[in-house]
Amino acid sequence: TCPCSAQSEKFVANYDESQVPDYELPPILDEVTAQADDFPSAWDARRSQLLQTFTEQMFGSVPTSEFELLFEKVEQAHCLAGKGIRQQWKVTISTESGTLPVTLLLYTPAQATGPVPTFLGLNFHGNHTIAADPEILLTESWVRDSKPQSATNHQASDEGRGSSSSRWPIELLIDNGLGLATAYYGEIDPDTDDQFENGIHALFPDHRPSAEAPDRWGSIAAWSWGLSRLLDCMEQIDQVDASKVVVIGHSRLGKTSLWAGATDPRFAATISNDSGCGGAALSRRAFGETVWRINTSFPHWFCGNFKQYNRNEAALPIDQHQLLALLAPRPLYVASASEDQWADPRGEFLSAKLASEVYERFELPGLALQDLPKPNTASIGVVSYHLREGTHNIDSWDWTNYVQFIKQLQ
Ligand code: GTR
Repeated sequence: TCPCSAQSEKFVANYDESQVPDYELPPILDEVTAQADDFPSAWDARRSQLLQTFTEQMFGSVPTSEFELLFEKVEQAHCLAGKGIRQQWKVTISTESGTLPVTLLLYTPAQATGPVPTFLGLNFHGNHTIAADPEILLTESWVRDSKPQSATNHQASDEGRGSSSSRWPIELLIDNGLGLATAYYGEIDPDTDDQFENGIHALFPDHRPSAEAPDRWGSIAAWSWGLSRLLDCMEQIDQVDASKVVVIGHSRLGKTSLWAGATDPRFAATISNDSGCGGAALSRRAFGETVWRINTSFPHWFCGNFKQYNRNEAALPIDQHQLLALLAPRPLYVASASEDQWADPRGEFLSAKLASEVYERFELPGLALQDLPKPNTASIGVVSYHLREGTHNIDSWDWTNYVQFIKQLQ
């Protein structure tokens, strides 16, 4: 069922495989690239072309003007009965138009003898919701008033501490010698359709100043850009192996992790958990959430040009298998959930399978599966996929597989 009620009366999602329209996907490789003897350099050119089309037609362009970054460690302490080290860093982004502070929360294993591979993912409700730890700083940014996060008047409060902890198994990661870094996505850009007057957009008022600019950067591009700034900070932290940072996200933040991995090759690997429409799922299948539906419910996520494809997916110059291919040859994990039909598990699987073509041209193994697997089996490799039994969520079973996946970097 559709999780948002606003326009549901106007839209009936298709969940019937036999009603998926006939479609023809744009190829990942053009003829020149497909036939090239030197595949890696031919792919470089093709990749730039695809990246540009995704930027112009879907996510919007990010500013190229100057900005300054300041990294300040706000606190550090042992935690988890001495097993972990918690750090909080204030990352301040400044331009002539203002400053924006974003707080990075980081956990690393205390026992580590050197820098560790680390997951980086944004959170939905504030850093204080990822663990019931009174030392985690409360965000001062706008938060959604939603239970069980217990925000009132869009302000974070102590009651929300730990309310999302089932999504962030810090101890599992620490016990496996891994780090976890997170920040609240609303500190980068509040997730409301507010004409981009606040958050990071406000620091770059001259970049696509007109609200009508067709390639104005949407919120997903802004969150992804923010992930790159967090990585800039992590490069300065001794406990983190910045060459082994895996960008991860669930749902809208899974769409974000894919775009961050595509635009910033410093991310060593990418995980998209239940990212669905605008993420890993093929748009042309129009199964569950569609381009029209997402652009109507969340007009601020993508750029203006993307709205041209409302109820007109066949006209898209791109599709999401090409987005996944932009991550090659770096490891990629696409995950779905069996009851999350809104995100089209089959469309997510097909995308990963099709993107495997590029990995294979790099002489790496593509996705080992031939068809959508049974629930609760994971196929883990350079290109990985699983279908968890259950609903739209990220839980410890998902993470157990991500721990196995990250081991190929260790
Ligand atoms: C839904 C949206 C999805 C997904 C989800 C989420 O309302 O339709 O595309 O992003 O939100 O982020 O939880």
